Amino acid sequence: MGLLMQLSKKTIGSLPRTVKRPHYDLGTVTVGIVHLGIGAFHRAHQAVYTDALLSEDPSWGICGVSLRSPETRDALQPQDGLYTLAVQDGEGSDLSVVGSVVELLCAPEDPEAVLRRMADPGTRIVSLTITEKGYCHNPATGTLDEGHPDIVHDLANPARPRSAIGFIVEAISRRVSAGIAPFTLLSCDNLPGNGHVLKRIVTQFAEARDPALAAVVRNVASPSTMVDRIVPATTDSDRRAVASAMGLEDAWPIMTEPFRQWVIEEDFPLGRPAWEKAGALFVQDVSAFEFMKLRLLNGSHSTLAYLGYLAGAETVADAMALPGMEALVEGLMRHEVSPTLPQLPGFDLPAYRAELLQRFCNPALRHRTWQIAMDGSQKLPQRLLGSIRDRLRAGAGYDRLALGVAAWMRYARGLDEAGRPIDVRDPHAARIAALAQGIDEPDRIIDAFLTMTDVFGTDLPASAPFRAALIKALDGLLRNGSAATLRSFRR
Ligand code: CS2
Repeated sequence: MGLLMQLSKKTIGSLPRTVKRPHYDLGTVTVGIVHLGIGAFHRAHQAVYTDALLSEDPSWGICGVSLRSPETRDALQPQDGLYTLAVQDGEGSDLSVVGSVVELLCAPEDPEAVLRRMADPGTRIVSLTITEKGYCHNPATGTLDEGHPDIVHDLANPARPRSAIGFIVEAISRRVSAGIAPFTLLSCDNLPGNGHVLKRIVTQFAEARDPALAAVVRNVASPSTMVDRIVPATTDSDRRAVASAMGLEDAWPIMTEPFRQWVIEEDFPLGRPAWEKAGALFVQDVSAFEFMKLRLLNGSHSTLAYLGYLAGAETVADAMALPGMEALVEGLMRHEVSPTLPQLPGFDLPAYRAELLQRFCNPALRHRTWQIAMDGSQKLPQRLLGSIRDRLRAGAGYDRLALGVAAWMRYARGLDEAGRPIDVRDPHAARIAALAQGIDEPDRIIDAFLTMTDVFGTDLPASAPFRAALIKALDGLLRNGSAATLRSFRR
């Protein structure tokens, strides 16, 4: 380390022949997409689909915006936006350099530059991966949280926003004043009906600013999408491995799996890249795909992250190797979640589930259970609670789903099974820690958590069977611990 040159337009020619690289002229790419939340996921997913199409139409380059920290900009700007994608399948690593991110901005440092770029006529799509909490909404109802500090700030200072919502509405307002049609909004976050949720939230925000603006925002195109690729956070050891394979330093390579999927609703009034040529699927209604992915993949992920972390498993693959875990996850998907899913004609659901189990077991991905455990209050509603509601309505069982929810509570209380503190990351971490402080009885802990109507709604806390199922699951976890609880699922 330190002796190698850094990846950039100047040095890209020196890469070994085995490393794939852009086939288009990097100098000709211009910005057509502003992406809010330029994290690892975007760079392993939408940026890769877009990269494949730039030789056909170089007007769809990406301006990547960080809404919080300058880290990504600082890492990628000296590299002319170039970065390495390392696809890992257990056999080895397939390396390619991605060139679609052509501009990097850090919003808190220069919100005006972000607004200028969003208001530019060349920008035709504003896409987002801002994570669940970035929507500043009530996860149980999908409506804007008008008391959220960033929203309060952005309503008071519309020209210097902090939240994605504030940026979007201000940029649309500037476009309208300049006679430029609004861009298409493209939410790529793991929320059901992500396009509808985003539209509802920005409309609510615009209403609080100005009814005439709200009338425009209400009509902005905001197709929903289902996105899927497992992308663990990059570690220093990943950086070292990539540098030694490339013969060049890359400040922020992205590690991912071979699998990728993108299903998008067709609604792009100002045009779009031909993403279907890179494997995306365009449909009229994405909801069946979304339910399937959020409830099977993400629901399993959260369940195994909490139980796995509590049982001492550092990564998803380690968690899957715990006796009983695979049987639990398989049973959760097959018996409890699959019956709740809308039909997708011609779709092989058993094969999809089997592939998920395989993906979770990918030993080459060091996907930390702690990473997935983050932001549970924002994730549980769409990952586990929706399935539970459907099972309750059908009068059917949901013990495994209830165990996932109880494991979140056990985890979010902030002490592991050896009594050591857990670094719980959640926008409501402090509130959760205070909820059941000093309480040990499972029923009282459950009752304390069920006061979180922004997570559970008002229906679930009122359901006696749901409460009883949670108490039973939490009682078992507290008495026996996670590893022994899991062992009881062993086939
Ligand atoms: C994970 C997701 O961190 C998490 O909560 O469940 O990021 C998951 O890896 C992706 O949705 C896979 O597409």
